[in-house]
Amino acid sequence: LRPRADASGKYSAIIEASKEILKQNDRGGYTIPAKGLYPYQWNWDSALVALGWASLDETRAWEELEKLLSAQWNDGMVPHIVFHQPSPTYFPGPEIWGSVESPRGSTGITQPPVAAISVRRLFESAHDKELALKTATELFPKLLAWHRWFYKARDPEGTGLVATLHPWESGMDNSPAWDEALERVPVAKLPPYERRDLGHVNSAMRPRKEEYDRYLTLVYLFRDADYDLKKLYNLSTFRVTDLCTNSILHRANLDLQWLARQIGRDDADQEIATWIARTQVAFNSLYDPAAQIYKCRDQLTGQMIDASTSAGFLPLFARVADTAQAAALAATLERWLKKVRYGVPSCDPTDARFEPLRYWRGPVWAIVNWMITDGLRAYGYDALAETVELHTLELVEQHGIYEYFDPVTGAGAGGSYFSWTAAMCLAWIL
Ligand code: 9WN
Repeated sequence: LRPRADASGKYSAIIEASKEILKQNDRGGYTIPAKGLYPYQWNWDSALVALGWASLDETRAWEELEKLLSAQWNDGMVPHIVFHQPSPTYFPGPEIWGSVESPRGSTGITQPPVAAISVRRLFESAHDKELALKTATELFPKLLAWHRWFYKARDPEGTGLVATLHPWESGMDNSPAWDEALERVPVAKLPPYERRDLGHVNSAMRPRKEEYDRYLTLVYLFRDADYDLKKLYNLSTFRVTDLCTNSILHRANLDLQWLARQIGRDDADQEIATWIARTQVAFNSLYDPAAQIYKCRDQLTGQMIDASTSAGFLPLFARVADTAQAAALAATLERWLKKVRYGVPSCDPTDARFEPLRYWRGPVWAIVNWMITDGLRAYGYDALAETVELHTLELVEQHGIYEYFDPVTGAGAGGSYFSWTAAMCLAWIL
């Protein structure tokens, strides 16, 4: 990861605004993604936000990860949302994930495991080496247990690729990649519900009702099975191999192995090495040479999913692409960038399903750009990485620190004063 010093002062306004957003969204040891819209601690948001805190306050950065991992379940899972304090502004909250009688402190599903990647980065850049060693040593067993959970709960057949059982777990909720798999989920008779997201954001920028009905159907299905890891894999009517989760998990394993060696946990080396070796090979089954991009797979039909999304570039972040695959991905990305003003759109802009303002069906997301640029640089595509980075900073500079952006007009959309967008700016610039 390449630090970019802001010697010229060009980005000082973005830096100041980003720091302010993290402070405003700080709820004491954890950061909410955005006021009103997302009032709890989200898993991969927090791990990325820690990278922003690092430039402001190292102790606070470690705290963010400690708080997230303190919500780890006994079986090793780290939940996708932690409900530290009640809030009426988000649905579905603890009363839905648990039951009205006994609300749960978290959701019962997970999100892409960014945390180990952040721990390595904080450890490497730490000024306070003693604190870094102490905290990384404490967090290591939790990270290892979480990764173990992924293989046990989500890859019981040992294929090297883990399953995602809910679109919310992918972090790319309404990606066109999930359309067909989600359509096959039979909608249960749901208790009436009111979406709170539509009170904060225009409905044209959010998932549709058909999608929400299925998101909730899956939540109730999992809740009725008491989120039992042994049951969910076979029970879920939605089961996919997500590129985002698998790329991040693989990269997180590489970073966890690096950490094991730094903190004297060589005993864990072999186990992590086995995961790495298996996944490295398995990723080839997700590469589509005709489309020159990686694709997700529907595990219930066995079919490769016919959708090219920005997650298709994340194998670069994972370092699993070979030289020829990386060249093909760079060429695909260049083609996409010719079709829009700002990259990287979350869906192929020539695809009929591309919607420039609707959430994960077109908009540009700073966190995805950050991962893609990291991957491009690792494979020597520095100029292309620079283009994507500058597009993102330009979007933020001209339109504000939004949740996501229209790749055609640049307009900011979704939530405003958004934590992970701010954090990515700090991680890039400082
Ligand atoms: C559901 C918080 C989260 C992100 C996800 C993003 C969105 C939630 C929602 O917001 O999801 O988890 O209600 O829309 O899709 O990636 O973690 O920023």
